[in-house]
This record gives sequence, C-alpha cells and structure tokens, in this order.
Amino acid sequence: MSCDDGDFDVPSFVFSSNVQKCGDLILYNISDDSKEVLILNLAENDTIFFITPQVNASFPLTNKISYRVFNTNVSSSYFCQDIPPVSPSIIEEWNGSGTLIVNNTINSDDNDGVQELDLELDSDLDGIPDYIDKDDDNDGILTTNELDLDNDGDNFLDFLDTDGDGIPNHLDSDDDGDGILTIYEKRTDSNANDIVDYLDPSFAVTQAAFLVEPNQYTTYYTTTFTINNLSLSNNNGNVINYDNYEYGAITGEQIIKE
Ligand SMILES: [Ca+2]
Ligand SMILES: [Ca+2]
Ligand SMILES: [Ca+2]
Ligand SMILES: [Ca+2]
Repeated sequence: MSCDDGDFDVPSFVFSSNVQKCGDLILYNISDDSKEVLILNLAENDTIFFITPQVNASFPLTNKISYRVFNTNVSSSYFCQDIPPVSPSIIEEWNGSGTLIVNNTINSDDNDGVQELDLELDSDLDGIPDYIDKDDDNDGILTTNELDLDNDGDNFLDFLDTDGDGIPNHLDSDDDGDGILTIYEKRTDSNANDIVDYLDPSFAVTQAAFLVEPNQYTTYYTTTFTINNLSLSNNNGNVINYDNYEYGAITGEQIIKE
C-alpha cells in the first residue's frame, strides 16, 4: 500500500477472508475490527454466476469500489437494505476503481460413500459419471444402500458382493446372480427367509421394473476475488493503492437435481 504523505490514519484495512454478497451485484467485506467495509458494486451485465466455472473472468469496476469507515461496529444486517440505516454512521468514505478477477473452483460429489476419483468413469453408461451418480449401476437401489459398514476404518464404506462374482453390489445389475436383474426383483422378502428378493438367489421371480429416482448430487464451490490495480481516494486527496489486492472468497454448495 502506498499513501501520499501519511498524514491520515487508515484504521486497519484488514478484511475478513470471507466475502459476503447482496444478490449477485453487491459484494462486501467487513474488516476484522468490524468498523470498516470494502464494497464492490457490479453492473447488471457483470453478474457473477458462482456455479459456472469462470476461471479468471474479470470485471472492470470503474468508480464502483467504496471503502467506508464507521463510527461503531457494522454488521451484515447493515447491508442488503434498500435504505441504509442511520446507525452506524459513516465517518470516512473512499471511492475508486480496479479490476475484479474472479476465479472459481468447483467440486461435485454424490456423497454415496464410495471414493470415486476417476471423473470419467460411468459404470452404468447412463451419461452420469459415478462420482455424481447416486445409483452407479442404475438398478434402482441407491449406491449408499448397496454398501457394507466401514469395517476396515478407512472412512469409506466397504463393498458387498452378495453373489461372489467379483462385481460389488453397487456396480452389479444382478446382485444375487440368479439371472433376474435387480431392477426386476422385489425389495421385500417374498419367501420369508429373511433375505430380500433382490439379494436372494433362492427366489427368482420377475416383477415389473422398479423406478429409478432422478439423480441428485452436491456441487461445492469456492469463488476467490482479487482486485487488480485497486485505487481508492478520499475528499482530502489521500490515496490507497494496491497492485493485486486479495479481496477474499465466497464458499458454498448447491444441490443439483437432474
Ligand atoms: Ca452412471
Ligand atoms: Ca444401485
Ligand atoms: Ca456381485
Ligand atoms: Ca437377481
């Protein structure tokens, strides 16, 4: 940071790493001492789509950055209101420009209990890769319900292979190997031997196909913001400059239903 002559106090200019937002057009970051805020006002066509990967998207923020110092603590409830409240009051205001650099990191997971590192693998060839497919073999039984407990303590559920054919149940379209696909076998125990039909090789009766639920998974995103050539000035002609200012990040998650 460079100042013109140091005859003013910049209270801290140390902000949280967590950026907050009002809608998609106002980003703000409250300082660690809760008395300062750095606000970015995006234009309508600058809307940042947090879920869409926009690696190194950049937005010119000409005269759209405000740095405010308040007389007392300001909380997030101060923002996102049509008419800003009277208190706390602004005791100093700086305005300026910069270029906002947006970098998105996105990870998706079906949280089905299986570690699925190959993002291309689509075991049941339904067009949904395993790591976001909650029913990896499309047999109507969710993967999470086709696994054993974590017996070896590696924090992943263990595989089951009911028919011992080397294909674990969550990837086996005929779990009990009786020749009738799981999707056509009842989920109840027809012959009262305490084994549900689709896992019971001694009971092989074809039913109407069971429904496969629509897929669903979770997307986790981290959007980081850097302001290039941040330049702020106040009415006294004081200037705050940064070449690359790390503004912070927004993290979140979203359920994707297909
Ligand atoms: Ca699939
Ligand atoms: Ca399944
Ligand atoms: Ca099997
Ligand atoms: Ca079967």
